[in-house]
Amino acid sequence: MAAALNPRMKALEAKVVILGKEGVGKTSLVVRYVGKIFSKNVSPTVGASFFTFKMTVDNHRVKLMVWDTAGQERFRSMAPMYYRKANAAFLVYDITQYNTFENVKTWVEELKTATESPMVLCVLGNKCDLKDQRKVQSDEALMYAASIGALFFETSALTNEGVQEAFLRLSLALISLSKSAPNCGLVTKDYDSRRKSEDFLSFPPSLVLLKEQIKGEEEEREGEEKDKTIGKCC
Ligand SMILES: Nc1nc2c(ncn2[C@@H]2O[C@H](COP(=O)(O)OP(=O)(O)OP(=O)(O)O)[C@@H](O)[C@H]2O)c(=O)[nH]1
Ligand SMILES: [Mg+2]
Repeated sequence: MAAALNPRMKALEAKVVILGKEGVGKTSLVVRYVGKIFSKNVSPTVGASFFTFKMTVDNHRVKLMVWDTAGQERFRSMAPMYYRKANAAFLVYDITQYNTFENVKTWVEELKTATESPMVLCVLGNKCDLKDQRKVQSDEALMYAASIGALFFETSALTNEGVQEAFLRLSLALISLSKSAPNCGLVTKDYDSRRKSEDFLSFPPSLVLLKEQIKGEEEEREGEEKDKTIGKCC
């Protein structure tokens, strides 16, 4: 409706990659954000999973095409396929495992040397519900994120803390990047409100795959949203 009222609405498509060591909660964050659920029984990712998500923010219809990569070492060599031409990266560590924070720094170095266009970087300290087991102090991570010009949030896929905000702020940063660096590879077009009904068609196949991935009890469904697709790739 807002699009029909506002002819200047823009559409922005961006490729986003999620990187981080195995077990830090990359898939759980996606499952939390897309499916509104948490499961202790998420399977380790094989290769990568793909999902899209659309949201309206700051007069833009933003479509995020997200690659959730596998953190296991045996899949390490596949990573360039997923971060190639990415417009943004979530760099995830586990606040209870210091080595996973160190691993984020390695990813950032690799992105710096292997990618050419400017990217939005967002460092996520996940599992912030496990405060008693904290090994990475927020201040240290915040200072590091600032030093590389990245966004920073502490998140919990379990409690949902910080998750919505991270995706929202990433989208806003992508909009800013598309304006400040028009040649950065971000695709911005005038939004065609007539295509809106098409946009909303993409939910059902994804949910099947999401359920396969979760295999879980412990599910707290908080309601469903449309506008998302999920797939797997290996
Ligand atoms: N307490 C807590 N546990 C979490 C959180 N996020 C994920 N987990 C648990 O951590 C484990 C690993 O989560 P995954 O989402 O599979 O981690 P991943 O980063 O996708 O792992 P790979 O796919 O192997 O790279 C699972 O048992 C999750 O239930 C969180 O925010 N809090
Ligand atoms: Mg995973």
